[in-house]
Amino acid sequence: MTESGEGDAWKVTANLLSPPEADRYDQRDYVNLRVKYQPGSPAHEDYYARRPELKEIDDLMREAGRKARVRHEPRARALGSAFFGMRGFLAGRADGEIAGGTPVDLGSPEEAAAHVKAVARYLGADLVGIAKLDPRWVYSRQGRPPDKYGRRIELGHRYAVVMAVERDYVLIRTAPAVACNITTGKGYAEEAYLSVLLADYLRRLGYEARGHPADDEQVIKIPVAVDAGLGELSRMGLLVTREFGARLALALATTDLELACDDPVNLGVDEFCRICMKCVHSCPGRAVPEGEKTIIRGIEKWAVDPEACRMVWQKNGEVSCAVCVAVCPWNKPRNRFHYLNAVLAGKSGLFRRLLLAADDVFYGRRFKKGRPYSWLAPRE
Ligand code: B12
Ligand code: SF4
Ligand code: SF4
Repeated sequence: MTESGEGDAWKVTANLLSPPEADRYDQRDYVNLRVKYQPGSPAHEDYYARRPELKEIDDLMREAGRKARVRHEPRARALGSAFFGMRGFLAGRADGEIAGGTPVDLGSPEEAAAHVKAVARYLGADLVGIAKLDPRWVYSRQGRPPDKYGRRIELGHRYAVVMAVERDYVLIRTAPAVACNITTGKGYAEEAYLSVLLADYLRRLGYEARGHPADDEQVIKIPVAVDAGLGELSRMGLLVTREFGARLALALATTDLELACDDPVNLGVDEFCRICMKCVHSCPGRAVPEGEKTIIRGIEKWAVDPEACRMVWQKNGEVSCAVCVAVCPWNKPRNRFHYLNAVLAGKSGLFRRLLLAADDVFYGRRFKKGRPYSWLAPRE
């Protein structure tokens, strides 16, 4: 353990409580890290000494994980785990040495931004945007990897390059089956690869840069993606894009290279969420709110219940869920027809209602689980 945090002025809390405005979020509060704090470990001792009010619910979640019946889906499980292994491996490459000497000239901020975006796309990003890094989205302290638990985050970079990688349409619709975890794991491996590679490239050109792979990240990614114009925050608490809804993984590199920034966009997601509610009615944990937005750390948004969501995963043998992503009408195969519909959804309330009615007819009012690829299904 590095620092205990005792006596600190920070008062960032989990969503259960009402945090003061504008405080930075402490990564040790991630619900998916909390369930991993094992009794007897330094993290467990430290965390519940500071946050005793969360121990009961976290114990319930750990207990649910222990009692869960693990489904025998060896192929899907092995492939998903292979991707998660790659994600862990890449976490060790978040940061590194900057090349000495004069930095390579990338031209004006506009030219530099165009170049960085071209490189990001070449590396495999499906969408890329650039924003000034708002310090409010930088965590106060790290919760992972274990050797950085409690470490204070000092990230002074001024710019953020946000990339999105599409996740698989067929596999996302198998949620919450183990098969869905393959595309989740792949998305995480790809986001780690994109972020560490882009940051490494910038450092080799002589600029300060850091990748933020999931297992060693220092920034809340969705608000940065909103700032960079990739999409909008939705009722289900995720970034929704015009291209593939929320069916994506977000990758992030931060840097001091001066870059021209993109503007936030209004796609009509907020208005759509007010009439839709499909994620509310299909979430197996009832974690997505039906009511109005609330203020969380100074931001007005719909508050997803993280414990209710994670409990679903725990009961499911620690396999993640993505039913909300799959059922969302913005989640469609990537083609011109659906893109045009998404553009029109941003323009007219009447069209939003028509699209929603059509979505109910063709895809059902509630989530219908899809089948995985035949190569994943056992023969016997
Ligand atoms: C912790 C975490 C979770 C936790 C807890 C989330 C929580 N709300 O507390 C749990 C286990 C519930 C979870 C579940 C899922 N997650 Co998650 N999660 C994260 C993680 C690692 C950290 C987010 C965080 O710090 N949350 C704690 C606080 C900040 O949460 P919060 O106050 O409720 O704020 C949320 C949003 O409102 C938004 N946000 C926060 N501040 C602000 C400010 C502004 C202005 C705006 C616009 C938004 C915004 O970001 C937060 C996202 O959880 C991020 C990666 C990252 N570094 O951002 C991925 C991430 C958000 N998860 C992701 C995904 C896809 C999922 C799942 C679908 C699981 C899966 N199979 O992949 C589900 C969906 C559940 C849902 N409907 O939200 C993606 C989102 C992609 C997208 N389209 O937006 C991310 C970005 C991972 C990635 N690299 O792609 N997740
Ligand atoms: S399912 Fe509907 S309410 Fe939920 S995020 Fe998508 S558009 Fe919004
Ligand atoms: S991931 Fe599953 S449990 Fe979590 S909010 Fe989405 S639908 Fe609900």
